[in-house]
Amino acid sequence: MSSKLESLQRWVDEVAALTRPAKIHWCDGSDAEYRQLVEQMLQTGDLIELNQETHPGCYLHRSSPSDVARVEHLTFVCTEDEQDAGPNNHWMSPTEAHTKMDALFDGCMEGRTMYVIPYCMGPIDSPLARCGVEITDSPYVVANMRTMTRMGAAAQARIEREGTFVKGLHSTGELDPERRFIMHFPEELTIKSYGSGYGGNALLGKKCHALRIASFQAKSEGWLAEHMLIVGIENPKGETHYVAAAFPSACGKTNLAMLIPPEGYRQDGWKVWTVGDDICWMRPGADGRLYAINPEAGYFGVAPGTSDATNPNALTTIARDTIFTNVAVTADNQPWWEGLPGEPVTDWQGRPYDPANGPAAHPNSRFTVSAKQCPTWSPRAEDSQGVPISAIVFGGRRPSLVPLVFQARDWAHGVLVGAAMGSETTAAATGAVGVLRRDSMAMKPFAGYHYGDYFRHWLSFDKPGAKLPKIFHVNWFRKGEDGRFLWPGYGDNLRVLEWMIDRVEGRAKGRQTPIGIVPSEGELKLDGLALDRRTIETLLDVDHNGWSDELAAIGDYLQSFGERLPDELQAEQQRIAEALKTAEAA
Ligand code: SAT
Ligand code: MN
Repeated sequence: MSSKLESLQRWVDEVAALTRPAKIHWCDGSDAEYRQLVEQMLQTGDLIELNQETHPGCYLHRSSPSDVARVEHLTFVCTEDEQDAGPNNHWMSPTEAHTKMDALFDGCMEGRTMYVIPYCMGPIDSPLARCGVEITDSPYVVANMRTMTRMGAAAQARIEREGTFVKGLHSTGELDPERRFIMHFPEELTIKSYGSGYGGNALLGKKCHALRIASFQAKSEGWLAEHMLIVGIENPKGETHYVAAAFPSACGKTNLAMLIPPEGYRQDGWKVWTVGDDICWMRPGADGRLYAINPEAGYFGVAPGTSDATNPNALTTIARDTIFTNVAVTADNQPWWEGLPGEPVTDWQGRPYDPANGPAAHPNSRFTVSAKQCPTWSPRAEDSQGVPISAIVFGGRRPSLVPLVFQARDWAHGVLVGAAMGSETTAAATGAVGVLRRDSMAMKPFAGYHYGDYFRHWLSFDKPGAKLPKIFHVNWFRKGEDGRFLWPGYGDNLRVLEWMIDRVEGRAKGRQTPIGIVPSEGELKLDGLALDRRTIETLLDVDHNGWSDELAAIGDYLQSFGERLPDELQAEQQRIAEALKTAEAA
């Protein structure tokens, strides 16, 4: 095959001349093509068949043990002006980066097949959707991209109609961490990734395109590309509010997006609808509200911890037609990870399971599955205009200080709340786990430009006629003195979402505090929960002293963005710091 779009054909020819593959395959996205790829990977050992009776259409992929997560220190944003990448990104000059990458790509596909993957991020007919083409030498990447995006002939047709697309070039290379780079050229709508086959580094439609490149595009085009799940909450009257929520990787976005209401809520008729679990593109509609689409078509979810107790919807979703990466296997060849019943016999590296080697499944082991397989999948996920967002939620892992929920007073305060977000690090990226770091809007690894400009862009949505979502902050991860979580989380998080919707609808009054509005006594419905009074008080307490220190730390953090930090954000920080001082004195 080939393309009638000259710019696409020329780029494919150029890449082929550089990488010198034995064969070129243009992906059409058909079932036959997928089956053939799977056959081939079963033969090469890239995929291992799992128990087809319990898990029809499910396969296991074992990655190289040194290639199991995103590599933030090897991920670069290559803008002409270093300032534009900001202190939140690693930067390299475009000339240097291209030279470095093209040397790695030189001849790297010799003897192999080069796959050309046209894909669309978002419903294929949506004006909010954007297209790209990924060139890769990895059949595993092709199979995953088919699930995670609208991939194939329809996407190619849209690209040929529109004439523009994001160019992504990927090779697994030698999987040598010393020869691994993920480079973004936002000004050229180009991505070059070499030396890793792992999701976020290799499925270029996901973090590279839909967040880093898209956030850069969104800034000039007046929209937002965010690291957020999208969930619809339907009340017993049949009214649905859509909520977009930002949490860092591996902090429960998939679980919140697929939440199962607590027993009493279910009996009353509450329902939850999953629109997306990781990425959200939003833009103002004609009525002034923000409308959101999920640019993805599948879930690339964290396996460990996924169980009947935590996320039964996810378990149902992944019972068939799923690719598992780096999970363990049971004696009867079923996929296994920590949190599931049963026992592993083989660990994620294919060794006989030995607890002395650590967890059986890699902590960042993943499943790739079509979104439509989720029992709570929302048909509105295919709505080309997107869904209207009533509330935006920010949250992270904060073992102390930060209350279960609070609401920002207005949009500018909400932007500060998002900017000030902090969370303990997780296994989704290489490096230390459990260290508190600021992760503004959960976009620290993904904002494709200077955070100062990014905050300014967020603030710019507050203009006459705008009917913006209310902004909240949550913390499901508060711990008691004994180190145990104080809040049950999972399905019970609906109790907190209900309070938010009550705030949006003007039904809940809340209690004003210097840091924002918290539920007043009795507003959170806690019936059926075995929480004592002290725990509830701790969960909703605002410790003025502790928050004063936090505000000082936030102030220091904001200063790190220098001149590009919007004054308005600094003013918000000072306003709250002052209010805390006054409250402390009182
Ligand atoms: O590796 S991904 O970036 O795709 C998943 C994540 O870390 O959020
Ligand atoms: Mn993510």
